[in-house]
Amino acid sequence: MTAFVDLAARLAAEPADAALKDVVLTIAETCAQISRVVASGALSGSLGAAGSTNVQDEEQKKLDVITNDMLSDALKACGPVAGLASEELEEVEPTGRVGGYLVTFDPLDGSSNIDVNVSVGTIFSVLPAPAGHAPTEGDFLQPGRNQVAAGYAVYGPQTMLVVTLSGGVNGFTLSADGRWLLTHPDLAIKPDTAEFAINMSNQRHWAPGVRRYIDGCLQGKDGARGKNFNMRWVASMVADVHRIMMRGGVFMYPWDAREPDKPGKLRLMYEANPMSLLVERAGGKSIEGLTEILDIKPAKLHQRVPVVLGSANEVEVIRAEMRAG
Ligand code: AHM
Ligand code: MG
Repeated sequence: MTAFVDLAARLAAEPADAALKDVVLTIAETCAQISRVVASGALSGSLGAAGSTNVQDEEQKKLDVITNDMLSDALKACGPVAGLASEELEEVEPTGRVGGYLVTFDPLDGSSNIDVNVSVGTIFSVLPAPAGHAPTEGDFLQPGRNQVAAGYAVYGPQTMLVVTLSGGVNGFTLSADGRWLLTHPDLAIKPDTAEFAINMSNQRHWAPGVRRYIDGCLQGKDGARGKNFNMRWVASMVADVHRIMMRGGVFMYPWDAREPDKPGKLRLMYEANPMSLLVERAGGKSIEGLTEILDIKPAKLHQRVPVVLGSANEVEVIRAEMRAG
């Protein structure tokens, strides 16, 4: 059998500092534990609604709360972490330490899929913490380009961790004995694709550029694009992005007119930014419309943002349509 390198050994080969590796290993270990809780489903009584809502007024599932607590506890116990922020927590939580790193996370992305046994995941982003004082919300509001590490775990047919620190993007598969083994080194997103992911039920609310782009895909060989397209929509960003990591494609959750004041559905700090870093490092592109998501200066912790990411050449086709208005 092939001998696979494990996550700790792979991280040892990275030039990043030891404290950062400690943070990533802590998150990875917690994701392995989350995978077991998610897999136990109804057996552990963890399916269904928690009976509460989060800061964004979304109904929380029991597993949103359980996994948020698991990650929060692990990060508070991890020496180099000065503060954390989560989709499920209204405010940032300083750990009482100064310096080191800040972590933002979506503990269980794809909540609508939990109870129906479709892939869900955990997304995380690591930023440098300020030296000299305990972090406040303002210290978290750094552009995505400042991220020193980012990744996601996807709890699917295989549990996988996809992570980037100082260089490329590597994919690890969770073994039966609970180890993250390097099965997908140096992931690269194909620049061209004929597969898109978007929630088509929002079509009537889209901006004209998005409509024109999707219309072009739907016309297939008979339209100006001259090729047939395929469509997928898992409704778990983690699963949709993972598919793009594996075989290319574009993922879109654009602005739409349902709630015109909200710039999109997905959150910048713990969904769009970490995914954008992974996608760019793997050779893809990630934009909010005309500009790169990683260049956005966040205005608030739970800020939403339109997202278009994936195969580089196809993202440019979409950017051109959006530019045309
Ligand atoms: P969540 O963090 O509450 O699970 O919401 C984010 C999810 C993404 O994973 C996914 O891409 C999107 O919401 C699906 O939205 P929709 O249900 O509108 O298709
Ligand atoms: Mg989410």
